[in-house]
Amino acid sequence: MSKVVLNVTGMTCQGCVNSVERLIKRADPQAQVAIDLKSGRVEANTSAAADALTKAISAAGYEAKVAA
Ligand SMILES: [Cu+2]
Repeated sequence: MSKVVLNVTGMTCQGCVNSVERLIKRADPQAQVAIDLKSGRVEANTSAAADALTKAISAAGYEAKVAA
């Protein structure tokens, strides 16, 4: 497990937050996910690769980047 921090734009409500969390858990069912809707900051403790997560989230219509 390692910590992955992403900046996700396009989340506008709790439903979006739930969707993004689901996408991460689809990539890694063991992931622990914390999402701040206002800032778009997504923190995950996961064994999934960061770029696999950004791809999955982007494919769902959000814009995801690994936080610098
Ligand atoms: Cu929404």
